[in-house]
Amino acid sequence: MTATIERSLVLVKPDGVKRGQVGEVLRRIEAKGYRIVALQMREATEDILAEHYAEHTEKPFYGDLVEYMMSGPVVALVLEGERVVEGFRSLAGTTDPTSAAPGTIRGDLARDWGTGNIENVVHGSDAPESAQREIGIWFPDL
Ligand code: D4T
Repeated sequence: MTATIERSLVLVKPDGVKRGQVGEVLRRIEAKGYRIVALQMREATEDILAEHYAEHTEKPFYGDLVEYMMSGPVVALVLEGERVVEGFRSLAGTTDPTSAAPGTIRGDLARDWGTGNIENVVHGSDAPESAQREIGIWFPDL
């Protein structure tokens, strides 16, 4: 059997950057054994977010989501490894930080702050095809 090396696009979202959790997120990724092949701190723009969250632009929460994602810099990463898409989703935990399992990034590092937004510290691609699309948005030169 030949191993298929996958890539995933991860974002440390503005809440994670503001709360000084970049190092902890990177530590967990490296401790798990995935390779970080690109890393950049930057401000998201409305155009980038409209591409990144294309499936959500018509949703009622989209305006608040954009405001949250532009409330400070994000750290964008590309990870590499066998089944890394699934593996990072597992490290991240479920979307809602209140019910995310302890031991996961969202379970340990995120909570509901009553802002009405889901502030859950990280994003991870949900499929290899989405990863490829998202890497093209955040790292067009890669
Ligand atoms: P991301 O894409 O940020 O890793 O989150 P998930 O993959 O876990 O969740 P998602 O695509 O369903 O949602 C994207 C983003 O929108 C926010 N959101 C979502 C929100 O503010 N209100 C909502 O009702 C939902 C469903 C949270 C994450």
